[in-house]
Amino acid sequence: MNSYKITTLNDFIILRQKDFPFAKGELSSLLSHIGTAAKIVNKKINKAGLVDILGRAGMVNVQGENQQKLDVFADKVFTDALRSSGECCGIATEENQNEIVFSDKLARKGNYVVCIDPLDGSSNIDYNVSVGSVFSIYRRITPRGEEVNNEDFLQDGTQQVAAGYIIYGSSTMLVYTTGNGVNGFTLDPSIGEFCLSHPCMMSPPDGRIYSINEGNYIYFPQGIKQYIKYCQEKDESTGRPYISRYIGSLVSDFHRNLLKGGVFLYPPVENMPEGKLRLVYECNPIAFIAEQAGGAASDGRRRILEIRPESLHQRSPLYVGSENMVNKVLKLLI
Ligand code: AHM
Ligand code: MG
Repeated sequence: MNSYKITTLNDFIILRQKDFPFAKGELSSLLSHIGTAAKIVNKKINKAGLVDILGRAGMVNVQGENQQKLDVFADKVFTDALRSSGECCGIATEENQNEIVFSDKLARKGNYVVCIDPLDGSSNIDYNVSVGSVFSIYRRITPRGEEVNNEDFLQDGTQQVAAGYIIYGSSTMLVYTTGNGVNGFTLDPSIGEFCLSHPCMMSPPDGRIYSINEGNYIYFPQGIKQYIKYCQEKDESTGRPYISRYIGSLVSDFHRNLLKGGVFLYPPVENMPEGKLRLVYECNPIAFIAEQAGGAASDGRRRILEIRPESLHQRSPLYVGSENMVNKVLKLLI
């Protein structure tokens, strides 16, 4: 009989607890609550075509975007899971103007805050296209026992203690880092567990995929227009012309490029001079994972992780992926 060795997400989190010599298992517990919330959201997404959860919820979020019903659902599931974890004292999410402070006694003693986009790329959901969730975890700055405030959430990306994403695609995966490499887990629906499927994920230093919304071409900075031209030129020594792939779901576009080698670009455009993506809960977690996998992430001038956020929903240009490809973009942007 074959033997099957399975490492579940929870097994792995416990195994890795020793990476943090002074840790008391709080971060592990938090990650495991995120894994559970992801399974609940996944279940709902799988049923999206069957029950009445597609389409707009009739509300507008803080970015002025129509909230999709699943956005609202995912936001609530992650919020409730983190609130009940006992380790998290507050969260910032794409769907809420201000941070949510968990003020009960248990939560106030929690050591961590979480910044999360509960359902990224949700405008794709009605069309059966992959969406994701993306999160960052920070150690609080304010003393334990007090209520958290804005400064706990506006930390540089370098201060992240963990970051990850869940991709709800043809299979569901959870990928995360605690600063010791990147590991990926695939949800096995038959046992309802995330199982280690992609240990020690590494970004190829070079790749052939570029991902950008070329519909915005006329608004792009000159350097980005030059980069697109470079990608489309013929040069056998570098494998050009490259391949253009753009789903319009950051998590999915980044995930594919991480596995295959590629670069994702969201530059400034006319009506969004800082680009579209949000620094605190989209760019930072993706940048942390990219760097941990040997890749790079920049806003064109600075390392994403070194930008000090000034507000929760601040936007930033994002160039992320294979290191040599990001460096080529940066050279043309100077
Ligand atoms: P959202 O958080 O409202 O879903 O928006 C973020 C998404 C990203 O997943 C994706 O990379 C980007 O928006 C796509 O934007 P565009 O449609 O302008 O190309
Ligand atoms: Mg988003």
